[in-house]
Amino acid sequence: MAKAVGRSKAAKAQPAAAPKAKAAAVAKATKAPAAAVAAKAKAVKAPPAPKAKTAGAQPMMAKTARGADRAKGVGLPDDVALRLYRSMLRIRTVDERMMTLQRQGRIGFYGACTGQEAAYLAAAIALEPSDWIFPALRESSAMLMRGFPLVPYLAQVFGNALDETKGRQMPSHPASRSVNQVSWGSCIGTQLPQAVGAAWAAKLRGDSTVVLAFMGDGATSAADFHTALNFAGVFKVPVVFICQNNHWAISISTKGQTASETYAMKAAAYGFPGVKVDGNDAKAVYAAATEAIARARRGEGPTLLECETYRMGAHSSSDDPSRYRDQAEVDAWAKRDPIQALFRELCEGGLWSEEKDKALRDELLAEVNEAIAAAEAGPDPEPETLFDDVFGELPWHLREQRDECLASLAREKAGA
Ligand SMILES: Cc1ncc(C[n+]2csc(CCOP(=O)(O)OP(=O)(O)O)c2C)c(N)n1
Ligand SMILES: [Mg+2]
Repeated sequence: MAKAVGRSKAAKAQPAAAPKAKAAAVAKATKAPAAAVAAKAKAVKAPPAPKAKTAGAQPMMAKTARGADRAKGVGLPDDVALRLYRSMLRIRTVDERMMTLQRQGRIGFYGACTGQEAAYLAAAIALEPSDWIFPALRESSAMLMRGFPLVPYLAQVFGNALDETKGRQMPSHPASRSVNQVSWGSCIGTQLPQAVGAAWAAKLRGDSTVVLAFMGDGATSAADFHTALNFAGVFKVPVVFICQNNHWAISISTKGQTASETYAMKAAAYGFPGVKVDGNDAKAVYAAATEAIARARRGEGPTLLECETYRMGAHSSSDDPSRYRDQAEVDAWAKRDPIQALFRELCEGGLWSEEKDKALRDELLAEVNEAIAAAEAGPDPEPETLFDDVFGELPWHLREQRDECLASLAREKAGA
C-alpha cells in the first residue's frame, strides 16, 4: 500500500496552493479501467494485449488482497494511484522550493518538470525495481519514487559531498545505480542509443530487464533518435521510448520541430507500434506504459509512446519563456494540470479528500524544507574525489595531475 498520509506537525509551513475546486463539484472523472483507456489511446498500430506477468518478475506495487483492486473513479490500482499522487505532489513541492532557492542565489541552476509529472511518473511507476531508466531532462524524480532518498537528491543540486556523484555533474542531473537510473546526458538525444544498448545487453543476457528511454520532443530531430529507434526495431530490444511532447524545445514549438502529425507515428518507419496518449492523464499514461513494458518483457520489441503534455515553467532557471510564447497558451494548459486532475479523480473515487490533501501538502513541504536544510549544510567534496570513479586504477598521468593539484591546494592553504 501507499505510505499512510500523516498529519504534519509543521503546520506553520506554507502549503503549496491547494486545488480550488471541491471534489464534489468536479464531474467527468473517467471511470474506465486501464485497459479501456489504453484502447482509447491513439495507436498508430495497436500493440497486442499483454498476457500474464512475466514469470518470476516481482511487481513493484503490492496488489491488495482482492488482486486487481481499482479505485472507482481512477482506473488505477488504489495503491498505485495514491503512491503516484504523492510522488507527483512531492516533486511539485521540490520544484517550487528549488526555483525559489535559485532566485535567492543559493543554487546555480535548476530544471523543473512542472506540468509534466504524470507524463513520466505514471510510466515509471509501472516498472519493476530491476528495470532501468534513461532520462532526458525532466524525469529525475522517478528516482525518488523508486526509493532514492531526498537529501542526496537535493545535494546533487548543491554539488557537495552529500551528493552521490560527488559534485562532479551539472546541477539537476542526479543519478544512482541504487535505483537503476542514469544521469541526464544534457546533450539532446544521446541517451537513446545508450538505452538501446542497455536493453540489447539485457536481451543478450536473457534476463527480463526492460529499459525506459525518455526524450523530449526536441530529441526527435537528433540523429541519435533515428539510430536508436532503427536499431531497437531491427533487434527487437526490450526498450520503451517515451517522448514527453511538452510542445516546446526551449523556444522551438512543435511546428518548428516536425512536419509529422504526431511524434508517435514516427515509430511506423522503424516497424514497431507508436501510441499517443494524453500525458496529463495519469491513468492513460499508466495503462499505455504498462502495456508497452509488458510487450517489451515478452520479447516483442519496442514501443514509442508519445505523452502529450505542457512545460508550464521556463525551460530552466536560465530561461525567460515570455520572450517566445504566448501567456494565453500557458493559461489554457494550467486548466489541465495533471496533479489537480488526479486529485479530483481520487476524490471522486472515494480515495482522497480536501483534508487529506491539506495534510499531505503540509507534510511534504515540511519534509522538503528539512531536506533542503540538510543538503545545503553538506561540506564541499574533498578535492581528491575529483579523480575518482572513472578508472579502476588511476593512470600515471592522472596520478601526476592529482598530486600536483593537491600540492597546490596545500600551498594555497598554507598561504605560500
Ligand atoms: C545535441 C544538442 N543540441 C542542442 C542542445 C541545446 N538544448 C538544450 S535543451 C534543448 C531543448 C530540448 O527540448 P526537448 O527535447 O523538447 O526537451 P524539453 O526541454 O522540452 O524537456 C536544446 C536544443 C543540446 N543540449 N544538445
Ligand atoms: Mg520539449
